[in-house]
Amino acid sequence: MTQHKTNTHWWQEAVVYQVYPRSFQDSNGDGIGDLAGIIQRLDYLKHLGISAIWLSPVYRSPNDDNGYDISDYEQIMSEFGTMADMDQLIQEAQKREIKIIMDLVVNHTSDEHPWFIESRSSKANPYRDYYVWRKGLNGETPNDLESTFLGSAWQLDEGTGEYYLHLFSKKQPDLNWENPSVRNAIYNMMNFWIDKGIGGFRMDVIDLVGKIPDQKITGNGPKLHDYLQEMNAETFGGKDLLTVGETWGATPEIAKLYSDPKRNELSMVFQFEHVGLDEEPGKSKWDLRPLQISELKKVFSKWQTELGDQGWNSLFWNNHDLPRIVSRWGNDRTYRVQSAKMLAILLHMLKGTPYIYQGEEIGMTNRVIHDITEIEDIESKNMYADRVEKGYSKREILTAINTKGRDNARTPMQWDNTKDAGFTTGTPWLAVNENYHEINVAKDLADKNSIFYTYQKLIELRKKHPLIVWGSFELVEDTAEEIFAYYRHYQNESWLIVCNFSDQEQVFSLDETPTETIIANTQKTYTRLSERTLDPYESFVVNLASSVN
Ligand code: TEU
Ligand code: CA
Repeated sequence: MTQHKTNTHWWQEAVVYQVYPRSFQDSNGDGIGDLAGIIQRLDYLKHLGISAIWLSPVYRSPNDDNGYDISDYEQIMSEFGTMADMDQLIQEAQKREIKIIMDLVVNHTSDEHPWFIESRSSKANPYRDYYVWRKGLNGETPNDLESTFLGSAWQLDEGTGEYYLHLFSKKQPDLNWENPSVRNAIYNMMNFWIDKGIGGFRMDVIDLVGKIPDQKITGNGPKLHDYLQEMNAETFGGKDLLTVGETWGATPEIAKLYSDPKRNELSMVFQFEHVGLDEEPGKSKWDLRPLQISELKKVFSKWQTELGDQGWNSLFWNNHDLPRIVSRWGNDRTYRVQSAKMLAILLHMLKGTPYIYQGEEIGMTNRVIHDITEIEDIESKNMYADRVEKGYSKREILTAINTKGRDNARTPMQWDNTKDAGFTTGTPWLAVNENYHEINVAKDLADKNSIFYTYQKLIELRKKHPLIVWGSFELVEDTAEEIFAYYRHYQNESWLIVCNFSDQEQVFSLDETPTETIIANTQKTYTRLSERTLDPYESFVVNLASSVN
């Protein structure tokens, strides 16, 4: 089935690059990345070929959760610069045909936001109902809801003797979306940013805003989609902005509710089904098990085929919360370059909008820590304290943090071989990965066979070939478990994508006669495909020209 190219949007043909501002480029030597630093690197991003930047939060914040705790939505965090810098970033990006996607964090604010300061000041304050307040039950918390960052989701406020809800840290009180004044204030703030000429919003944990805490419903509450339709109508509706919701609990059925064009909600969602495949089912992200490639194939195939015309996929391996993909599901030692390219080819040939997280395009890796004092991330710190108390060994906990901790993605961007990888002239807020002498942008730019140029080429191919954007997906069944192979079909053309997802040779055989190699991570020729031995992580894309479809 070939989807028809009607009613198309710029974001369906785009590749988005996520910038984590704190760690991208420091311009003034204070060890913290900033907006002026991002502006300095726009030409690099243009060279890579991306169409939009998703900017992790840059708003005023006490940084309990690195900017995901906002104390003023219409001011810039002072470490990052000023509103004038922000306006300049939007303009400089525009000149290079790059749009800025703002991170919209509206499930909660910081406890230092004026709304919360008012809200907690007295039960009669007009802002009281901006947040979720409940009486305790027999001197205990209202119920046993837990915070994602561990411990009770309820915090007693001594002043007024009631509890407020915080699904994340104590310094991130949840907004009360049932209050229309809250929703209106949020829509006004969104319009403030839309008027500045931004390209859209990434919506932090948006699936939580319809919560009913008293029934312990957090994700996918009953009013969630009413709120999103209202938001669409009051803000970005009709403006062709990119809107992507972070939705940990989405299934394809749920994703269609958000992204069916007829429903006027969002462009797409981030679904996380593949992200959980190396976790013990029913446990937490810290409880590890090996990835089964067959499961990954199943999950990706499902999402590629089930959305149909009622949704649009986002494609990602990485973000600021996840470990580095080359360390996680590739091989960051012997086959770092090969496996990083394989992972890139596999993802970027799928249907949907690809997202690249800073440093992914040069194969940046996880970093190894030896002591908890090296960690800045609140999630890892809280887990450490919790598990030490529960009797886990420190070694076990550090292994989990080295494998899954969020700081793996947050170490500074590795630009070159100079002190601290060219990120800062001062002391970086989080230590640079020691491997920056081998892994850095300058080195990749100087090597025609680098990971960078694979990403650059994948982006270029997407701009040239409607098949990549619009073609249908078909999994090749009957391959070795470790081989992930699929077709894309568009009009009378078919491409075949073959990826060896392992550090072993694998045999692949298919009775097809390619007419052209589109991209590969080898120098081999692919004119026949029967009985081929694939190298570890070998990956290629071939045109099969016309096909019966
Ligand atoms: O993440 C949502 C979220 O649930 C994360 O805490 C996630 O479970 C965890 O990081 C996985 O490792 C968003 C942001 O992306 C994250 O950075 C914030 O900490 C969180 O919301 C609160 O705003
Ligand atoms: Ca700085």
